[in-house]
Amino acid sequence: MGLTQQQIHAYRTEGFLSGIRVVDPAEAARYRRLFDELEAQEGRETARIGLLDRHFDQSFLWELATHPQILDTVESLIGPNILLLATHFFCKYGEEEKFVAWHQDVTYWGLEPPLAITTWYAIDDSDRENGCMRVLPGTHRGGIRRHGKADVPGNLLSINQEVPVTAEEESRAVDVPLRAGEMSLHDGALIHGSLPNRSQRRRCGLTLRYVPTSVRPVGVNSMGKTWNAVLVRGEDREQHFARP
Ligand SMILES: O=C(O)CCC(=O)C(=O)O
Repeated sequence: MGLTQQQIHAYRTEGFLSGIRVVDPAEAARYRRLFDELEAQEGRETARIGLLDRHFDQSFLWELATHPQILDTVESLIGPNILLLATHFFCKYGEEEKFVAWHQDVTYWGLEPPLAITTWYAIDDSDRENGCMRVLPGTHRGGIRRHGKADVPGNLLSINQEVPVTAEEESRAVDVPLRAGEMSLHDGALIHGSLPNRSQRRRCGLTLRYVPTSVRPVGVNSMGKTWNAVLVRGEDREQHFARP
């Protein structure tokens, strides 16, 4: 089911939407079990931030990345021709000082125009205590800001990037709690991040990045790589991305 006009308006104004159910609790538990198996196979060190683009070899991730509920939602915002740019897990285990510094996704993604949507699918329940995502509503409308480097150790981002925000902006941060099987979506230019996990529970989310086929790659991404974009809905008339 696609978004309502009201949800589309809220997304355009605030830069994010939350609490959208993708699968029922039984399906969510199945996806969590499948992730647990992948985590056991790869080890926590890798699972934390090193599981990138595993939709190419893990069928449950391909299933999620092409889930009709996710694609209907994304289509409501970027139209019918959709490329999956990447998938990436963000796992924070309890009692570690790992966090995600404030940043805007598209800053180092080498896209023109820099138009992307991230959907964040909750593998685990995610709340304030275990370090759910936080966003600064409306900041996607202010353009891309200059990013610096985080000076606190533990930033999970690939090149330790951080966008400075004022105390006043920070006071307007909104938590984005989710139950397992739900997702949030955010605009690639929205400032967001997350605090350390202060619980004993794992907080794992799967990010799925989507762009319309009209977007063009104009450089490498923050990992120094080109994207392995795949068409997941509609037609790719533009063919801007090399095929994986
Ligand atoms: O999972 C998190 O805490 C942050 C995720 C994130 O930064 C992203 O989706 O770009």
